[in-house]
Parts: sequence; C-alpha cells; structure tokens
Amino acid sequence: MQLELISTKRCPFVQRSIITLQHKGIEHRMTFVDLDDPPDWFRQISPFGKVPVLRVDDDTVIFESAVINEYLDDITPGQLHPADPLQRALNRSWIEFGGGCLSLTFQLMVAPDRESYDGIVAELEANLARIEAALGDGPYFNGDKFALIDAAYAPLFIRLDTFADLFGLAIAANLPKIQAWQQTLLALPEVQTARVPELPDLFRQLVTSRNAYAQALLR
Ligand SMILES: N[C@@H](CCC(=O)N[C@@H](CS)C(=O)NCC(=O)O)C(=O)O
Repeated sequence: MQLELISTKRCPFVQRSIITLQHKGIEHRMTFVDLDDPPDWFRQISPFGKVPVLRVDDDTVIFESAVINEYLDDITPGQLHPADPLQRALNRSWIEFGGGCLSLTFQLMVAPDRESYDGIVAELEANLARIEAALGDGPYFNGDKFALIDAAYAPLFIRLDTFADLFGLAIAANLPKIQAWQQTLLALPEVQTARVPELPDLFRQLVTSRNAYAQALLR
C-alpha cells in the first residue's frame, strides 16, 4: 500500500497526521502544495480545497485530519483510540473541539485589530479552561498511554509555544494540567518532527502579508 500525505508546512491539521504517521512508523510520501495557488490536480482531489488529504494507492483520497488519523490507526497494529466506546466517543468529541481551537489560532494571527485579537485570545483561554477541566492526572489525555487525541492537540501546543516567542502571548499560565500536557507533548520526537524549523518565519510572513494586528507584537 502506498500512502501520500498532501501537505503544507504551516498547517496544524497536517501536523496531526504527521505526528500519527511518525508515531506509528508508517512509510509514506509527502507532497507539498501552495494553498495560495493550488495546482489543478489538488483542486480536483481535495473536496474542500483543504490540506491534509491522504492519497491511498494513487486512486483513493481521504480528507479531514481526524478521519485520516483514524484510518492510519486502523491499518497499523497497536490502537491509539481507547477501546471503550464511551471513552472513544469522548476522545472524538474533544478532538473536534481541538479543531475549533486550531481555527482560532489562525484567526488570532490574521486578526485585523487589537479588539478582535483580544477577543480571540479570550475565546482561546476559555476553551483551554474547558479542556483543563476535562484532563485527568496525565501525562497524556487518557492517562499513561499516548492516543490519537494527543496527536490532535500537539499542533495546538506547537502554535501556542511559537506564539509565546513571536508575540509574547502568555496563555494558559493558570492552567497547570494544560501546561503539563503541553510540555509532555512538545518533548515527543514525533511532535518535534512535525514542528518544522521554518514555522516561526511562516507565521511572520502570514502576519505581515495580512497586515494583521499581531504584526505590532512581533519580536
Ligand atoms: N477540518 C479540516 C481542516 C483543514 C484545514 O482547515 N486546512 C487549512 C490549512 S491549515 C486549509 O487547507 N485551508 C485552505 C482553505 O481553506 O482554502 C481537517 O481537520 O483536516
């Protein structure tokens, strides 16, 4: 079976799949597209025009990061979703919630003025407080075993950690479980692989090209 992940280096949803591919040691090919000027073949195969998409054996395309990750998990040994149906459903619920948080991190970078930027920070903080309340004793979301939900949230922590350096954003300072989870995930080799070194520059470019409020915060 041949797997090809259609990607961009900046996308946190792509990072979710890279982390799963790396964690499970799955052989794959990466193809990068420019979302500002996507090639025709990409428009044809990506139903929402979004990355990631996973091309399987050159002919079947799977889209949506959470679905791609479940598929990658299904075709390889060692399940990364809880076996219990209720726990699995709960994990899926919070994975969906995490996708909303990732969208907020994009909105934060492109927010046109201080008022909208501050509003997005407040929304992110409220979301993180909700997640804090759902977390157990760690080190991972479900306890001592890495799961798909950890792969789904690690890109959020990559972004928040990068925003701390770039914009001086201090978020989740009073959320100890979130902080501990973030530290655990950012230290994993598969997460470090997904966190490409050019990420801060890619964020700088985005903020500058959009003439966003965050430009004034750049360090
Ligand atoms: N729900 C999707 C979200 C994917 C997504 O929003 N990808 C962004 C890049 S990070 C994208 O491709 N945007 C292009 C567009 O919206 O035109 C998933 O989980 O895969």
